[in-house]
Amino acid sequence: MPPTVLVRAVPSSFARALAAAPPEPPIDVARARAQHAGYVAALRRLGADVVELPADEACPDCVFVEDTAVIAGGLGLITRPGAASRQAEPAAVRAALAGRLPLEEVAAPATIDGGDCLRLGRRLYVGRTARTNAAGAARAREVFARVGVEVIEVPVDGALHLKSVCSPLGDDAVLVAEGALPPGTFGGARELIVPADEAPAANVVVIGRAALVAAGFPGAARLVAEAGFEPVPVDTAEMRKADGALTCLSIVVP
Ligand code: CIR
Repeated sequence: MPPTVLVRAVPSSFARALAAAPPEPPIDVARARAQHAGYVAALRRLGADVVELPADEACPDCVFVEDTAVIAGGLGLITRPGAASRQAEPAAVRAALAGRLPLEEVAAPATIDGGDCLRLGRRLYVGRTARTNAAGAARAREVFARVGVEVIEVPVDGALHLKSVCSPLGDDAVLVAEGALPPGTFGGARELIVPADEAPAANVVVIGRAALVAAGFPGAARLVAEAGFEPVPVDTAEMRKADGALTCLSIVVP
């Protein structure tokens, strides 16, 4: 069965998306839209059933739909994002996921972003960052324990999200940017180290035996190929200006 993949369109307000450093040159919304279209086209070519939600101009970061829901063990946790400006984003995603799988919620003061959640089989690694607090991680632990998924917290330093520096490649391997996390962070999983000069490409989206990889990072593409996945380069340079990687742009509904 092809996976359903939820994405969300780029609003004009994306020019004002959150960014750790003011992008220079500034975000080009037209280019971001073209890159987003390329990402969606690549997903469709790989057989995904893509559902595209309309943009919300009141939510400059809404294209980063990953942060609004976490799915594991057949259950969806609708998040409460750690950035106040993003807390209106999950409502549309909740509506889109309703009826597809059982959903749970996160209540204040807990915050958690999907970009901090990395699933490997029955384990969900939850990064503790400025966006995901102790109560958010505890809520994930409580909810996913009900479906036999164990939550393991990971302290994250110097990155926006856990998955800003790593991502799963199947159920037993992880791509990790060199020096970003202590070796062994993911238990017995194989850690494939992406050289520091290609760190942004440690974040890939796996669809079947293929993986979307940020264009322009040949070392990461090679690692993906050596691990038995077909690397599919996609250009998302405008998203990187707002600290977004590839997984940030979608929610894969198994
Ligand atoms: C933010 O700061 O929230 C957005 N500009 C970037 C979010 C990236 N999302 C992700 O890593 N999952």
